[in-house]
Amino acid sequence: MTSTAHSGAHADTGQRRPLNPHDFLNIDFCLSEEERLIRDTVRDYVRRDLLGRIPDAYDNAYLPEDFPRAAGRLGLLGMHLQGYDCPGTSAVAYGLACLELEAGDSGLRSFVSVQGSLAMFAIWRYGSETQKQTWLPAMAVGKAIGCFGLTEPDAGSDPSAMRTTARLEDGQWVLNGSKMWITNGSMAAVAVVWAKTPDGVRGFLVPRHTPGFSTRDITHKMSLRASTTSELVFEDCTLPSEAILPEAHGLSAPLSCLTEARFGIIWGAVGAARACYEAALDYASTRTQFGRPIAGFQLTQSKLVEMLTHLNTSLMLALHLGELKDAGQLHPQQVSFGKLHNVQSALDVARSARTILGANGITLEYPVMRHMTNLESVLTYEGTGEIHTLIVGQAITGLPAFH
Ligand code: TGC
Ligand code: FAD
Repeated sequence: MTSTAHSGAHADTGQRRPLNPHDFLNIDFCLSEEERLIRDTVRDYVRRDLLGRIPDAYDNAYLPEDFPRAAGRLGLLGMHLQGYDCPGTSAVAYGLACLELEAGDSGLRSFVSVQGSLAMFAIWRYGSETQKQTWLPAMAVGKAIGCFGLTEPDAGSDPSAMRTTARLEDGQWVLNGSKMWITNGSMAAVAVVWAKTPDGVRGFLVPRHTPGFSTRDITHKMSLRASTTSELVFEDCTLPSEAILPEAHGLSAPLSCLTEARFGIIWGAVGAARACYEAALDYASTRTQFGRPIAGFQLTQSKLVEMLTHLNTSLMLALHLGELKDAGQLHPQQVSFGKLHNVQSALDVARSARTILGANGITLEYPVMRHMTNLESVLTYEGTGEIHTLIVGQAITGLPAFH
């Protein structure tokens, strides 16, 4: 540390950046040039190529068809993984990409989370060399899509209650059971599937078109509409012995993948919140009632400032956890803290923004209601608010309260 570090020599030099309502705490200042470049590239792509199309995708319930390949070209798939044609960026850069994607729509970030942090991470961390060479380069460019099947109709928060089984028969694995609520399910060239074996929970790579494997899309969702969600069904689905992930033993393997994806959600939720805040600020500045912009009323300013504080504390928290992750210091329980805080905070921002937009707030012409309904899924998937509360509760008391 230099002798001037706390001497006030760098105090007010008059060189401060002007206050910016869109980056109130000047978080830009804390990012590296490379991180800013990645952030700006993803932001430009979302704004230029996707934002105009998202309302239709949401209305008609589809993920824009060109998105997987475009995300691959931008290096967003398996972004923070090293090797196998993955970009190997910092965790903070990956987080910033998630933020910008979710500022577009949670469905975009969900696709990238499932592809990179769940399916690719599982193969990268627990797969054989052959499995990695077969799948990871193709998945990194969006040519092969992956999904991650853990949840079942009767086992959501408690995946240890899963009923899907895998048994070895004449040197082949035979899978039976079903997985529910699986993002990218029917689009996937490969499903990472977790099943009970006589040796405990193990992971399997199930290529599409494997006999005995089928998918059914879940329709009439009121949330995450610009995203494919499916049921996976296994009826005597037969796989070669090498379909097993050799390094994954027990429930800790899928749970470690969840930690990766939850990290992305911590940032993504900030993106959804930012989109709602910006829509509300813009609307409040131009909408006139009682002869003046509604932004001039104290009650509206109170809402806007509360949104701003939620948004910026969430962003600082994401950045802090990202720096811990890059330093190899992040605990899963801290990730739970981040997901719990940032998703709840984003929901509060979205609900408040909706009130500022009045009746317009319920339409697809503005992004607020779309983000609000998406965030209901984000609150539930990757561990519900209650489950993350219990994870943090156990961390500080030493007492598990799940059962
Ligand atoms: P428990 O006994 O606590 O743990 C079993 C073993 O796992 C270890 N472990 C972890 N390891 C790495 N990362 C984590 N986050 C871990 N959490 C636990 C633990 O140390 C233990 O290891 P070992 O060696 O002693 O065996 O397990 P439990 O059965 O009591 O469950 C604990 C609980 C409730 C926290 C866990 O089951 C849980 O997190 N439930 C929530 C389930 C969930 O989040 N499902 C998400 C499905 S995927 C999804 O939603 C994708 S949406 C994606 C999108 O579209 O964006
Ligand atoms: P439940 O576990 O039945 O919970 C219902 C309620 O009970 C919740 O409020 C919960 O918090 C509460 N509860 C449960 N246990 C306790 C307890 N011990 N103490 C207090 N409260 C408790 N899963 C995948 O595997 N892969 C995916 O790709 C995937 N994508 C998804 C996409 C979407 C759009 C959605 C909505 C879900 C997705 N999921 C996926 C499933 C998701 O992970 C589960 O929905 C989630 O884990 C919760 O499980 P559940 O819905 O069965 O709710």
